[in-house]
Formats: sequence, structure tokens, C-alpha cells
Amino acid sequence: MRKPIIAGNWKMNKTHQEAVAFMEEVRGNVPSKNEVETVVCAPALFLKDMHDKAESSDVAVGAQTMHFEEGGAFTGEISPAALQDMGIAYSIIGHSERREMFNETDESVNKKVHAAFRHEITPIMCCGETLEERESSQTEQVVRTQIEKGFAGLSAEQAKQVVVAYEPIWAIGTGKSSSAEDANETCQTIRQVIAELYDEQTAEAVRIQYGGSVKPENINSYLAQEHIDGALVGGASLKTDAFLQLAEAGK
Ligand code: G2H
Repeated sequence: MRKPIIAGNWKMNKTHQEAVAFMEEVRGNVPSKNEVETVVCAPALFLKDMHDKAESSDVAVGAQTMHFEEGGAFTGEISPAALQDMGIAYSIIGHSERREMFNETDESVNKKVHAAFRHEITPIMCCGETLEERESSQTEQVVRTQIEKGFAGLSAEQAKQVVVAYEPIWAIGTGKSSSAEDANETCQTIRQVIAELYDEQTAEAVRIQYGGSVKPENINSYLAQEHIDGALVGGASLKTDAFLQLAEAGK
């Protein structure tokens, strides 16, 4: 049985004060982490104070990206060691916005996934196709390549711990969500690719989130699908009441 994981992706939103106030409001109200993992992936600047505010509650804090190197001349970047030192146990890796705007590739995503494991950080590894790729029936091939390259060199034990976020790019922040059935079909393909790379048992253990215009009104239809084990939520994760409803839906 895979434990659902609901993660907010705040992107470049909120101030420090708003971020800490958010944690204060949600920390006592999220469902038990024994039932559902709840994570808020926030701008790096706020992570430490949000983490402190969460204390030992059931909501965790995650980064939205990190570098794969241990340290060095990488102006503006965040090292995995620094995240680990602050107690940050999750990071989104390879979000489509980072692939599109910050030149992330399947190769850098793979290096980051390895770096995450070196620092006890659970990678939330994103994949997904563009509208053009979908319309030319390339969805399966695109996600297959992203998974094969993203998982390269991982042991089966590590593979089981990766959280895959399937986000069709055309459904991100557009209000156009993929139908739950279509999303499930692609998530099934992702699981199949992992089974081919490893084995059935490993594939069955991997949690796959759907992301792209998820909100309290539609999350249940996704979570009802066999191969969808959670959601990565952008816009709708910014308000405490909606975030709590999304977390509750994961139970
Ligand atoms: C997709 C998603 C969160 P939104 O990027 O990763 O954003 O829910 O706003 O479509």
C-alpha cells in the first residue's frame, strides 16, 4: 500500500512573514503523517524558519530545487548539504519551469536525484510532456525517456523512494487539467517503465503524483485513480484553507 503524498509548490510566491504565518496556521491541522505525507515546497529563503515553525508536526517543508554539487562557485545556487543541515527532507527536482527557463536537462535532473540521496533528501522528480508532444502522440516516449534518464544509476532501494510528479506541461497553471483517466494512463506508463528498469515490486512501491491545476474541487478524481498516489499543487496550495482541504483529501 503506497502512502499518499500531497505537496504544495509555492513557486516564487509569498514573503517570509506570510510563509511563517502559513505554517503556524496549518501545523496543527494537517492529517497525521501516518496516513498522508504533507509537504510545502517553498522558496529557499523561508525554509529554515518554516521548518522551525513546523516543529514536530505532521507537515514537512521542501525545497523547489537544489544544485547537484556539494559546494563551490555556483552563484545563487543552493547546495544539498545546506538543505540537509537545515533539516529539509524533500526537494522538487526538474520541474518543467526549471527545465524550460533554467536549462535543466534529464542529465542534470539525474545528478540532482543522486545528490538528494547523498543528503537524505527525498526527490520529487518531475516529468511531463508539452502540448505539442501530446498532440503528436509522443507522451509515452517523452515520459519514458525522462524516467529512464532521471533514474539512471539508482539502486532499486533508492528508486522506491523517489516520488515522481507527472505534470503535463499544458496543464500547469492554465486551469486546463488533464482528465483523471488520461493522467492515470500516463502514470501507469511511468510505473511500467520503472518495472522494466527494475522489477514489479520496485514499480509498485514508487509513488506517482499528478500535477497541473489540481484544486480541492478536482483532487478526489485524481486520487481515485489506481496509479496516482498524490498531487503536486501550485496555485491552490497558497491558501491555508485550500491546502488543508487538499491534504485532507489524501487521507
Ligand atoms: C504545476 C503545479 C505545481 P499548478 O506546476 O507544480 O502548478 O497547480 O498551479 O498548475
